[in-house]
Amino acid sequence: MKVYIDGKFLNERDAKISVFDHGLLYGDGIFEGIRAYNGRVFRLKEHIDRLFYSAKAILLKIPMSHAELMRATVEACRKNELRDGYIRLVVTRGVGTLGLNPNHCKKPSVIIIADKIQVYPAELYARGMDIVTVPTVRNLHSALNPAIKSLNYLNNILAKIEANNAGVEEAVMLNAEGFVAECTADNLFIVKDGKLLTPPLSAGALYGITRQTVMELAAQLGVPVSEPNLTRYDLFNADEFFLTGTGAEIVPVVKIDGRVVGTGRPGKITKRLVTEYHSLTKVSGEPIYE
Ligand code: PXG
Repeated sequence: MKVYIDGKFLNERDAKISVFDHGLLYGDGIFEGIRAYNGRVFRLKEHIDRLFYSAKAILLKIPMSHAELMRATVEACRKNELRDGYIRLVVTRGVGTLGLNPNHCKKPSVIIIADKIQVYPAELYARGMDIVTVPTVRNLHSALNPAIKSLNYLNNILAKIEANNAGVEEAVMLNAEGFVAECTADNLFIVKDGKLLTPPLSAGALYGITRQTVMELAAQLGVPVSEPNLTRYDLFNADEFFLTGTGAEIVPVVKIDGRVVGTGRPGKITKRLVTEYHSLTKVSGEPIYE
């Protein structure tokens, strides 16, 4: 595998960064997780836009333009002959001193890894997922804004550990007010009385690109979408429930905190959205090979 670091493609074993990089020392940096389907990068512009949003939010100047970063991402796929896979884009604050002052970091580093993707087993999509709510609450906007996709993912990792300890793969995280925010690496939606509901970004949800895509698909299907604050009880009493994310795509949820959601099987609207999403991933995105 060839890994892009600061303008060069390096062999996997030579793809290394300094122990003085503040991305490592302090989680001072940002990232994106992107999919390639059938030789095309899905929603590339949206991912690069979100990366620049995260960068601006932490006063990190990415040493490349949007267009250059898009080209480098596509090039990383081409160099690795990756038609279907997962692309991790990382921008770190760069090499600094042991003190946390970012002003000592003169040059941010840009890393692009284009790799195979590990997806959930097909059976899980057919049957639906069992998840739990965890005690770790989502970061406050005033502490570390959840809209920033930063390298500091401990909030999510602690929640993920709690999910794993409970024997499940994903966890619903509440915000400090007790409203539903999102999962550790996925946004969430419920269906109630034919309408789609998802927590607002202000509740502590990431501006998910899959979330946005699902909202566009719902509009095309004539399914109304709104973004009210939701409680756990809205999830318990939902007709349908599903998660969205680049890696997971759309996963039905059939049980939360031991309670069966809806019929206990993936719902009709969820399945319709899955079908539409699949037709989108087959054709859309920036071409890589042609
Ligand atoms: N919320 C959080 C906290 C996330 O990290 C999403 C929602 C979904 O967003 P997208 O834009 O992907 O629809 C994410 C996704 C992985 C992985 O390996 C994915 C994410 C983070 C870490 C790992 O699948 N982000």
